[in-house]
Amino acid sequence: MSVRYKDIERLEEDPTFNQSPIENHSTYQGIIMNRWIPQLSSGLMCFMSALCTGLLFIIIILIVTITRQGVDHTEQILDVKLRNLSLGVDSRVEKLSQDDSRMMEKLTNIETYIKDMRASSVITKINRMEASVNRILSDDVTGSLGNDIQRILEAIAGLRDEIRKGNSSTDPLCEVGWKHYGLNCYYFSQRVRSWESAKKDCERKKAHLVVINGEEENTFLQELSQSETAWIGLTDVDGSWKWVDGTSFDATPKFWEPGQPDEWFGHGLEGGEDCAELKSSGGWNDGHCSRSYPYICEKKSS
Ligand code: MBG
Ligand code: CA
Repeated sequence: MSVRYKDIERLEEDPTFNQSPIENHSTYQGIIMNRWIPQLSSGLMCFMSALCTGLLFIIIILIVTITRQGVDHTEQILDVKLRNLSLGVDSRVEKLSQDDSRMMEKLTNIETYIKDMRASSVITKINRMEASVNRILSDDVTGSLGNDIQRILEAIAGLRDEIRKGNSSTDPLCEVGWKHYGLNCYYFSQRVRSWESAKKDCERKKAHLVVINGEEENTFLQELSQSETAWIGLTDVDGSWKWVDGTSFDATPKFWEPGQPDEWFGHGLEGGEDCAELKSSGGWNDGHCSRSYPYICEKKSS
């Protein structure tokens, strides 16, 4: 992804942004990105790209937080997130002050924008988030990141409609019966099935058995399961552990219960234990695939 800092410059054109104190900032007028981009070293460009990617993901987190918590808490949560974001940028500015003064000015500019956003109403914040995401999208973003950004824009539009209608109970990201976490939707089944049957049922729902990519997601799923053991999309039926969606098992963290997986034969059923289950503890166990458990399906949000 390439993120050009002229986007930040364009913030100046935003009528609400013009109310910001940066209007009179003596250094702000000097920040014309088209002039200084060619002078940047590739290291600085990399850093700025990484910073903008970071900001994008913070925007994603903000959206996710809004949709999960409802409008009642939105102001408070946004304020905390924005304060943290602001502090993060503050510390960057501090660090960069000796390295590159123009970079520092640009970061100060971003920092002012964040502070200005914190002082706005929820709808204004949402409008600004949308504008920011749109600006990033206008920068030749392609591939899956581009699709993610498109989905974020749709989610923002849905969220704004819900807030305007005064109905914050609808999740603009997922269908009824599914809960979202990040940009994915999760379904905890009402009924129990064998692992194979559960896998097929998820596929019928245009989803797959859940693939756990990190600790936070594992904790979210533990809460979603409410103390019930549930099948997840992990099997070693062909000799080595594999996620159903092809995600590299080596690349994801493991949450096996102590002593697991043990390929136990003591159950007296045919074969050992080839299918992974999420226990109420949040740990994983390998169990016999024929056992009937609830299961968790996962799909990308619409
Ligand atoms: C059970 C596991 C089972 C097997 C067994 C070994 C108490 O947990 O469910 O899979 O590992 O322990 O004793
Ligand atoms: Ca086991």
